[in-house]
Amino acid sequence: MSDKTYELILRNSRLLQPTQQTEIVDIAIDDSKIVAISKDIPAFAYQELDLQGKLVSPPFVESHIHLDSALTAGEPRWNQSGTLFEGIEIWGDRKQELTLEDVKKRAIDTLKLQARQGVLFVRTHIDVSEPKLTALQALLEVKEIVKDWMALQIVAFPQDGIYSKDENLSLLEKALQLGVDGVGGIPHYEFTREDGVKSVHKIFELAEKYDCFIDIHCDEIDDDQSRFLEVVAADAIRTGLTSQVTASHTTVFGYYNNAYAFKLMSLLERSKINFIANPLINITLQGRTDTYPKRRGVTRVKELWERGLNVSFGHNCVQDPWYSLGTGSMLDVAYMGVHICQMTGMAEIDACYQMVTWNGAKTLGVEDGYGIKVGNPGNLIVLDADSCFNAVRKRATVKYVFCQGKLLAETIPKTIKFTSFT
Ligand code: 17E
Repeated sequence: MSDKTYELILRNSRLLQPTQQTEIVDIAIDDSKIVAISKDIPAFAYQELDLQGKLVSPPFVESHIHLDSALTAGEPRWNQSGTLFEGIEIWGDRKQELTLEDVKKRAIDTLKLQARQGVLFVRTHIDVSEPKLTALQALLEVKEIVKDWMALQIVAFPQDGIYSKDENLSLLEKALQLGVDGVGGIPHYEFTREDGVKSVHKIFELAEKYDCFIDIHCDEIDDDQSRFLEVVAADAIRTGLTSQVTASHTTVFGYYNNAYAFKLMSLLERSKINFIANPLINITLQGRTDTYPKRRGVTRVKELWERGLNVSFGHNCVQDPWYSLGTGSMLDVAYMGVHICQMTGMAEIDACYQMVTWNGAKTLGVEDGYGIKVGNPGNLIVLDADSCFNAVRKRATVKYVFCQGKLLAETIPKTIKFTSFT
């Protein structure tokens, strides 16, 4: 027995590897870092937990959410058509009423909801087509408030388009000067195809000027003439920004004819950009003008993954004008991804888990220090499951969330007792 006393040892941890294999080990944490991983660590700790073979995983990564609009569903009215466009209209009204306190409270409540379910990394899009930039100011404050327990990235997102109003471009640039992490856009919502293309070029120009990453809402529409992904990929190749670029949604890629999709796929492979699919929301937003057959509203996740491109899943919305549901659980997201993307093979279900963990970390550019390795920060979660397959299947309770080696949240899994007829 060593005479070293650690702060914390997690005994009998079923450690999930990036390969999705597991092994039973002890994990020691000291001074906020993982300091030892091995079978039967011969040392004491001030706190020891016997995890009895429960799954220990790196934290979940939420790669795409809108925290400024979270928890506003029904305000000032419900989305009756269920479309993206009605959602944008409703949000257009709601955002006239924003105050710093209103946005901060809803954002922090949502982040807490996520954190207690194991999310410790979040990328949020914040609408900057609002003249006072209230939401952005609020989120910059929130980022500082939560920094000890949540790594938050902010994308300046021109929800109404960059060229649809004279002031939108200068608002976007002002947001970048205030110190956001990334720049976004919405080319499919610009007035014309030409404006959409111009907006993509402008986003790349701004990213280079302000040295930030790019995450564009791209082709989130059912119109199969919407082809901005090729513009994003081409600009990523030409500028060399590659993995600093993310195309979010790209739902219409699921509907392109195969000849075009085949050509596009090679371009995407060269570009090395990241992809984010939001299965919970796009299964409900898309296909609203279809009769039958009704399209699925999701990009070619399986094919992108098979080609080795980085795909992650986002929750996108928690109770907002686009989606009145939402729990903040990334296991709900992975579960929906399995279904809509038809990724039901064992390796495919594992891949869907990967899309809310390691792949998300890659999208966010936080892979360094992510994962359960000696020397990394003590960020890990303990799930009431014995494999990531079972974590997804039963959307397992996240029993413990450790952040920087400290217990951030604990949830007691529910127990069910049958009383008769068993
Ligand atoms: N805004 C947008 O353009 N697309 C979305 N899916 C949401 C907001 C939630």
